[in-house]
Amino acid sequence: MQNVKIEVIQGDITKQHVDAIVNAANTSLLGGGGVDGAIHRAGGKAILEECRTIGHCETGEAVITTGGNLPARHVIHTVGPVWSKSNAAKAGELLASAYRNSLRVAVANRVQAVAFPNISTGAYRFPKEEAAKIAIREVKDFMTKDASIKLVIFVCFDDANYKLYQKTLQDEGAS
Ligand code: AR6
Repeated sequence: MQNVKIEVIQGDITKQHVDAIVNAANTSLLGGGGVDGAIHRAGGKAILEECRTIGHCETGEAVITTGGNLPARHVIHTVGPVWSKSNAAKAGELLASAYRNSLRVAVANRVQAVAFPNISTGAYRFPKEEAAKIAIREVKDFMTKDASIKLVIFVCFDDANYKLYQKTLQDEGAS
């Protein structure tokens, strides 16, 4: 991939100076725990007000709001699947859609640098290794086809995800 870059860091996504950060939201868009809670706390009420106006987001889809008080200009809210053994295949497809649709929304809003959390790997219990493979595959595919996104940062919060992303990207030859 030319002139595009994928990075992995360990840290807090609310601190990232990028055009847009992605939120692992729920369908109500009204906030919650985990990264969603952190983004609303740091970003302030302007984000929640816009979310209320939008009203809803389907699993696998994505919507965009202001970044409020965050260093990032926008927040792209996507909804990952709740994982369970009996719906693992469908959950994999929906997780891939969440990444793809977030990137589509980014492009439509002239976002060039975007940071992703590890969607669905917290409260929604998606197995981390499989989730990392899907995330990296979808981002690479997208960046190969559409070069308008110049930088994707995977912001890992926990050690397990950080190690997994480093390893998966190394094994595949990152960018
Ligand atoms: N920066 C980056 N990553 C974070 C941060 C942070 N500040 N805080 C947590 N994470 P989760 P989900 C990581 O549970 O599984 C919410 O209540 C965390 O370590 O936030 O998609 C929503 O409202 C994990 O790897 O999201 C939904 O109801 C990752 O973010 C539900 O949880 C995702 O964990 C969504 O569940």
